[in-house]
Amino acid sequence: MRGVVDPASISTEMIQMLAPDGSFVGDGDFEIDLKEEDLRQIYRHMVLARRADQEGTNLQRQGELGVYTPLLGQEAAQVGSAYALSERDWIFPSYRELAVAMYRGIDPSSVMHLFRGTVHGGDWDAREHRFAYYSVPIATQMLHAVGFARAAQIEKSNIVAITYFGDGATSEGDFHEACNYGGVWKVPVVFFCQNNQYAISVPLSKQTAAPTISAKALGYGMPGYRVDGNDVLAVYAVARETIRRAREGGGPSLIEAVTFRRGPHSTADDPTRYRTKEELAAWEAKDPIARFQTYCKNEGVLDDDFIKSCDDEGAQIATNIRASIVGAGPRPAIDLFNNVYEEMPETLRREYKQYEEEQSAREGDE
Ligand SMILES: Cc1ncc(C[n+]2csc(CCOP(=O)(O)OP(=O)(O)O)c2C)c(N)n1
Repeated sequence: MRGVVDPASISTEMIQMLAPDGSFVGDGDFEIDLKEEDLRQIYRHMVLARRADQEGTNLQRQGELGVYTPLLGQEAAQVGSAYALSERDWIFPSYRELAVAMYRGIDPSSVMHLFRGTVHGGDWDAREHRFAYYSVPIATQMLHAVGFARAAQIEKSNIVAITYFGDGATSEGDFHEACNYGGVWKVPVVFFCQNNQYAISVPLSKQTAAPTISAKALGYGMPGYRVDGNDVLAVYAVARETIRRAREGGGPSLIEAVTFRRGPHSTADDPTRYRTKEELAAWEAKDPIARFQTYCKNEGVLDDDFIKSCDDEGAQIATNIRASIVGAGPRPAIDLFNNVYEEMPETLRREYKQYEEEQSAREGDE
């Protein structure tokens, strides 16, 4: 009808390249420019992330981490999107992006220390890896990404920012503010939603009345893409397109990667209380790594030796994480003073001095 935007007319189809059985279905609107070595590296990164992630859960269950937020099932969404970035682009994650962190060369132990509480905020070098610190307050990182991208735009630096968030985050005011500002100013940012179907125990159907998350893009004057988030090739293709668009001055995009969080929300959560075995089994059958492995084997890109070398590398990473985490003590409290300001203000300097004096008096007493 004239003058009406009808939610019923919004497409709920997903962009897909690989069917769940690993056969190539392609999508005429998107091209894949990946060489065989790229395909192997994408496979490798997904396998390594899954193994490191498993170690996070194991360590929490053994009492070595306070809490952990597993990414099991979301490997394709994370690796496919990260692979499409240039090295100079910046990443603004939430608290589940271990695969993206590892892809950017961050030692997964650094992420685990955050969950052990040995370090506050994270101890990787955000500038070196162009990977900002984890954001636990939902959707706040979206604003950081938009602010950063606006600065990149003013400086004409040709840098794109991508920000990761969940389906629940799209109900936050910060989501609206970030998308609105991004759309108005056409900033070079990609809003990457991992729609993993639940915000802790809240299912998508209770989260939003929108026909899709991607449809929300319309309200901000940007394109919205709905992609099979367990299909690493489709995620890569869509991310590449939106990153290119942002870099060329075309403004932001919203990607909805449709996936499933197969583990608990965090290790403090019991998902059996709000979802069924059947639902989980249906998503296990759409496993992103198995699907891509089948495709790559059929293409003659992956052989058993390479698959084994990835598994061995994953096992070594898990051993290294364990060695770094088990029994690790707290970092010196003085770090709290050192890592806040580039130049310490006078008030803090006084507290620093006081802390040092009290500390040496305490040591004198012992
Ligand atoms: C501002 C804010 N409100 C509430 C919370 C508590 N909380 C932690 S995770 C979460 C659900 C987030 O779900 P979603 O955005 O879908 O991301 P997912 O965890 O599924 O990746 C909530 C409500 C929080 N961390 N921050």
